[in-house]
Formats: sequence, C-alpha cells, structure tokens
Amino acid sequence: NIESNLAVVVEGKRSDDNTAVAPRVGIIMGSDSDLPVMKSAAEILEMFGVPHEVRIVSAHRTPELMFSYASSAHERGIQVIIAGAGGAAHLPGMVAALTPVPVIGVPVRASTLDGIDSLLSIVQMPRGVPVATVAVNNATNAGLLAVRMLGVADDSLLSRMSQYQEDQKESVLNKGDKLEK
Ligand code: RP5
Repeated sequence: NIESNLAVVVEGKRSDDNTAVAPRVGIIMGSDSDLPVMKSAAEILEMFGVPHEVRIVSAHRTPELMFSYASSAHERGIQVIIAGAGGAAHLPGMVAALTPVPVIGVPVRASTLDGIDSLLSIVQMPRGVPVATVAVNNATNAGLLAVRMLGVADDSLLSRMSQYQEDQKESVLNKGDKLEK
C-alpha cells in the first residue's frame, strides 16, 4: 500500500479533544534535507491555526507516491499544496499537473548553484499548469500565501491576515522611531 509508505513528519493538527482534524494545507518536500527551510511554512500555518500536514514526497525517488499524493489530495480536503524542492526541482510542477488545487512552489537552495537551479526549475512552468513560486528558501511567504488563498473563502482567516499586516507595520514603524531617538 503506497499510502503506508508516506514518510509523515508531522501529522495534521489535533483539536482540543485530541481528535484528528483534516489538514487543509499539504506541505511536501523532496527530501528531509529540505525540512530546515520548509518548516517555516508550517510555523506560519501553526500561527494562523490552519490544520496542515508535512510529508516527504519526491518526484524522482518516489514517483508513484507523488502521483498518488497529488492526485488524491483534494479528495482528502487539502485546499492548497506547498511544495519545496532543490536542484532539479520538478516536484511542484509535477504536483500541479496532477491536482486541481493551487500549488505554491518553494525553491530550496541546494549545495551548488545558489538556488538558481531550483528557482528556474519551479518558476518556468509551461502555459496551463501554474505554480505560484516564492523566493528562494522563502517558505514563510509560501505559508502566508496559503493563508491568503484560504482567506478568500474564510472571513476569520482574512481578518487574522489583516491583523498580521497591521502588526508587521507597527513593528517596522517602531523600529524607525527607535532609530530617530
Ligand atoms: C531534491 O534534491 C530535494 O528536494 C533536495 O532539495 C535535493 C537534495 O536531496 P538530498 O540528496 O539532500 O536528499 O530532490
């Protein structure tokens, strides 16, 4: 059974009474070596209280698993997929080809070429198969973009996003005030 081969790093969040909550966002990555970068996306979703799952799914090393994960994600209630990969980073594009839900790609900087290889692999998608690509290693923005996507049909998330923006603005203005003193 291919599902039992999923390397689950973090399960979907649990509610207060410890019953499993269906994840709304799937965070996947090509290797556990991507986790130090990709965990920032999970931290953002945690902060906004969005149920999510984190899994290792490789386009090259586990292609059958990638197919199974991507083609069934929407049936499990996944509304956005964040996919991170480095080097020949085919994961986000292949997943986008297999799912109807939005895919956000995170180019992970590998040990060579400074992440340019990952960036170009992910951003240069052909017409018809979109991947929303964030900056190299910027999994934080992938998390924030997922929250904004969900916020379109979730007023509570939308207002939390507005509050986040307000807090960010205040923090920048406060730093400016301190410099002037
Ligand atoms: C990609 O190859 C992964 O996304 C990772 O960024 C890169 C290197 O993987 P490891 O060799 O560290 O497992 O598939």
